Amino acid sequence: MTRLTTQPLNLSSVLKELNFSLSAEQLRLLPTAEDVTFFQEHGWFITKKVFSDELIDKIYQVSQEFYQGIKDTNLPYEDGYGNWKKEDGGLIRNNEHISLQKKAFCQLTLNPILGAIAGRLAKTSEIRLWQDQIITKEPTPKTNNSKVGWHIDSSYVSNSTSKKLLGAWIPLHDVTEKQGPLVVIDRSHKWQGNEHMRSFNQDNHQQIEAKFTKQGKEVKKIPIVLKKGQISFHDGLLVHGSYSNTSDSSRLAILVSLQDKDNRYQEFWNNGKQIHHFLDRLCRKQTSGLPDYTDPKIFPVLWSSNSQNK
Ligand SMILES: O=C(O)CCC(=O)C(=O)O
Repeated sequence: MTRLTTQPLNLSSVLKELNFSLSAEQLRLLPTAEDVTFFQEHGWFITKKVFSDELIDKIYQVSQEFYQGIKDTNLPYEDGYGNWKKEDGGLIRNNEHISLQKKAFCQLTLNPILGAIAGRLAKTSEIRLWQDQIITKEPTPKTNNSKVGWHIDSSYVSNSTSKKLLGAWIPLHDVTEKQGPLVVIDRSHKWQGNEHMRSFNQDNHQQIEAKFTKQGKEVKKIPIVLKKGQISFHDGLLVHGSYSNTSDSSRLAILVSLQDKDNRYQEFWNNGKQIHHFLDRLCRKQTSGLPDYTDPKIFPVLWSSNSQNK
């Protein structure tokens, strides 16, 4: 496929084309009241099998095309976001904003079941896409490591007002503990003082765990082992990361980050420096000139309690 343009795809139009609706079978997979209580207390939740093998296998193929550079478009900027390229090498590949570049991902990433589950877990009446990304972790030689450092997702989204952001982690195959799955620290979304934990790329597990233990916190680590088609959701304030991939196969997962109805843009400064999110450059502006986090082209509504797909 040739490069058509350097503008992002219009996700509102893509969503219209896809014309999704939730099936009766999908509606039966929504979290129960006990599941919602579990999520609110623990900060994470694992679903039943939500996506078919056919869809996950298709998205796996799409990811391989993406890595070969077969996309519908390129973003207008090359930096300011995870944009792994072959020449970068390394054991972890992190590519953000994949749906804005390749329509075929949207069958998964804009799927209303993600919004319907997230809406219940976060107790909100609307879920919009925030952003999505694909993370591949190569088999890791014993002498090396491919951990993802302990971090919280909300620390990367300080321009958002919400405390209810969520991540949906969707592996593209069965994922075992040896393959370096997502690991969450149980109940840590309620811990104070982690709002600047922007350490996805740091080898910080020992150091952070020692700090928590010293503070008298119980560090209960839960490796998120899933079967193909299952999803795990985590609260934007939950401390998480992942271990090295000590298996002999690559580990691929898509992360879809979601925002609740009330999330809006806020100005944010850190150490006297104004912080801007990459998407602030792409989305439409409010009449005040500030970024609009409800722009349907970039942040489409995946699910709303007013829609037929309840
Ligand atoms: O896939 C991984 O190893 C880490 C994913 C992650 O940090 C996330 O889902 O927020």
